[in-house]
Amino acid sequence: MRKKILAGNWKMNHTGAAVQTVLTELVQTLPETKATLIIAPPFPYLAQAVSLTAHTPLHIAAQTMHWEEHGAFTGEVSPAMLVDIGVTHVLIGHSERREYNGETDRTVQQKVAAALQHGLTPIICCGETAQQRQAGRTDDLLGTQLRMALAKVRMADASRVIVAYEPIWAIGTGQTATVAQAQATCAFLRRQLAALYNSDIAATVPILYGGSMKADNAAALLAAADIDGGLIGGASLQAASFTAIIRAAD
Ligand code: 3PY
Repeated sequence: MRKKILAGNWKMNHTGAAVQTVLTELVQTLPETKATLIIAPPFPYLAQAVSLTAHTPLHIAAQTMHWEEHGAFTGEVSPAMLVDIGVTHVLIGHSERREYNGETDRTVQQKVAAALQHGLTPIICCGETAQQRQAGRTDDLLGTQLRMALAKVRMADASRVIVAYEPIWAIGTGQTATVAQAQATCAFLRRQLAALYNSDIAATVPILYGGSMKADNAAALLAAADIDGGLIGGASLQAASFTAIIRAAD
């Protein structure tokens, strides 16, 4: 039985005072849950977030990273730096990184391998645009994204990854995939994992849905057989809306 995972992606939102307020409130109001809880604040607040959530069930994720250990990569952050400050998870290949920051299937591949090498859990994001879905290319595209992302991941490490399906047309648009659409695509991704590795690994790897998940659609999405959690944007920015989703997951 896979545990549910709820991961809040704060994107480029909140400054220090808000990070302090929201995480303090979240820690104080956290419902009892079996779900794994993760928050991904912006880089400058990662250490603050790790400290505010120490000895609580909350894990802290980075929103991206470089794949190299160190070197002349101005503006970048290495996996070793994230581990050094207590970060445990990292989002890789979010569609906004792919669209605005030149992230490709190839850089995703390098980052996933580097994350695992450093003991970070990669949350591998994949998704299609509205046009790609309408053209019937969703499975083909997601199959390629997943295969490329995992190309350097050996069988022994494959169960350490998390996959997040985020239809690009549902990100920040308020539009959510229907439960049937999200379930069908997550089930497709699980079949791909079985083909790439084996059915045990496919049954172990958590597959999250992301794209305008909020309290009033979370319960139905999270009840689907192949949806093991959510990657949550706007609704993770405030403690009350995130805890409402945590309650909906149980
Ligand atoms: C969204 O729901 O907007 C997301 O992109 C979560 O990562």
